[in-house]
Amino acid sequence: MTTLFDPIRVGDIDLATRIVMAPLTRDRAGPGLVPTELMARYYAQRADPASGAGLIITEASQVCPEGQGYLDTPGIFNAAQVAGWRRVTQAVHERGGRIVVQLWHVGRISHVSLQPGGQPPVSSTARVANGKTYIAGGFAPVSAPRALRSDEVPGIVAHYRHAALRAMEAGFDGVEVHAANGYLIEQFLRDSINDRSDGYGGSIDHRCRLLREVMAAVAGAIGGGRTGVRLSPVTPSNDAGIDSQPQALYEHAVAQIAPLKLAYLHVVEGATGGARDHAPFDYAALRRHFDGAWMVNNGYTRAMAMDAVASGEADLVSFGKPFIANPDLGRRLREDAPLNALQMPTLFGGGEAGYTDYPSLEAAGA
Ligand code: 8OZ
Repeated sequence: MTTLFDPIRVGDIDLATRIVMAPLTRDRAGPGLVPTELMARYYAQRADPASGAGLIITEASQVCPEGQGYLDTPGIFNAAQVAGWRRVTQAVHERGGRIVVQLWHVGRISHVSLQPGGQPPVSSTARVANGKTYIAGGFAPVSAPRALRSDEVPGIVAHYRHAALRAMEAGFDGVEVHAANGYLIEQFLRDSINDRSDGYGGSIDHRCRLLREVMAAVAGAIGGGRTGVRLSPVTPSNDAGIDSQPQALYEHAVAQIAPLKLAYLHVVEGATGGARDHAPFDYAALRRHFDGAWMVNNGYTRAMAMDAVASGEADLVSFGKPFIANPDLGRRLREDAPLNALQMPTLFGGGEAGYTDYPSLEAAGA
């Protein structure tokens, strides 16, 4: 019987365990949105597969300046950012870990103060989201977006491709395309948001086109075996209203990208960070369209994760909040040890407090 603690080959990447650190926004990048030495330490603390993760997925990182929606989130589009990320990948690899970077474009979940030239953020639509983002000075309502013209979409796809190549330069083992949680790609997927009448809107097939083009460009640039994707079929995050036909939409989306032979598909079950039964969805039916590794997420306890892997329901399980508070979550799961509690006030922004100072069992003298 397979366990959470057994190795697995995911595309071209060999992992020591099936325990994954989920992508987690922490808003601690340095000037120029460059990853810092402190970030390298944070990831390194979680990198040893004997005590930490079999695979780390970095915090979401914008593929271009327009892709930013929150203060101090790292970029993966220029040479200085690549140099910063190289410190992270080296520190993780020195501990025997594996790490992929999550490629992100927020679309309309942004604020003019974060956009080049103070321009409106871009999206599939010109309709503003009902939501807040985090900018200099605190939380603020997101800005009204501008709908991308059809002839601008290839430029967006090119940003993902360039960022994937930058990721290889930075020493990552691969990338995960963030197509979840109400950001740009999901703003194209769902008919609750996408109100276009061009080749990127209307039918399910047209709404899946941006995802398909991004995945083909990224996999074409670095190889499908180094490319994963994250989907959240029913999440309400960031004012993403549920699609009129979520099952048909997401099954089509997955069937369309399956020929790219992607390393893995990462699915957020239910409402991201919330109720797993937020809306009905048949995840097993979604999986039937995909033959790569299947990674599940959202509120998994130790028992749920062990069951999911033992039953074959999932190949990998990602943990978010538990990995923030427990650098040695892998060891704690293995030993069924108690977990540190998460401190909410230090989630976004700041320094070492609530970031690199959570104690491991070893540090606690256990
Ligand atoms: C929390 C705060 C800011 C961004 C996501 C990248 O939901 C995020 C995010 C989460 O995917």
